[in-house]
Amino acid sequence: MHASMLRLSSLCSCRKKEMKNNEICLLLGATGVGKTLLVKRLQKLNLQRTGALGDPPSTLPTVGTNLTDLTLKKKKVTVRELGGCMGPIWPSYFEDCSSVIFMVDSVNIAQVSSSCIQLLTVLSAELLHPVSVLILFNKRDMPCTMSLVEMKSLFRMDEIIASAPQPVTLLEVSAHSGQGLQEVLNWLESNAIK
Ligand SMILES: Nc1nc2c(ncn2[C@@H]2O[C@H](COP(=O)(O)OP(=O)(O)OP(=O)(O)O)[C@@H](O)[C@H]2O)c(=O)[nH]1
Ligand SMILES: [Mg+2]
Repeated sequence: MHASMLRLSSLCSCRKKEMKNNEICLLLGATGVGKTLLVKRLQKLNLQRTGALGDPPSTLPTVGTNLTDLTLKKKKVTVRELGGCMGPIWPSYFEDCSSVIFMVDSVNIAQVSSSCIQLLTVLSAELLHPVSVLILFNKRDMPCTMSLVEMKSLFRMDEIIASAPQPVTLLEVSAHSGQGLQEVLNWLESNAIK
């Protein structure tokens, strides 16, 4: 009896250590911005490290949440994508995360104002004040994509960053071509710490 209690307590402490070492990065953004494709590409890039990513896989709209484990050089990060259609309940996932990636579609001008409101909601959430945020301007491969200067001015990004309580980083990426994805992995490696 005593031995089994000891085993149970050591199992619990191992699990606690495992949870501590396994950080959660919340991946947020409106419907269709490219979150699922991003995690699939990050997983592939992280496994193969070098070489071309090949053709992008197909994706389906995420209903609910989608978990992807990334074993980085020094730690494990679980990327938790929340489908764009889950916007109203995103805040119920804010508690357990150590970093946030917020994704924007650089082609979809009609989505800018709703994305901007979602971003402000994320940055002002008290639970996320100590958490680093990476904003990704995705779909840079498309010919009709807006420039970073245009996107920043549409979002009034300089003002948003100046008033954000947490560190905010901006990156231009393409989940399709792979542009900027190594930088996303580097950011996860260095920033996903509470
Ligand atoms: N050209 C191009 N297409 C992209 C890029 N990223 C995603 N897409 C396409 O955009 C569509 C939506 O991508 P998803 O990854 O499913 O979008 P999502 O953000 O996960 O959407 P929800 O799960 O509904 O919130 C798919 O057809 C992708 O192939 C990109 O960088 N470039
Ligand atoms: Mg998705």
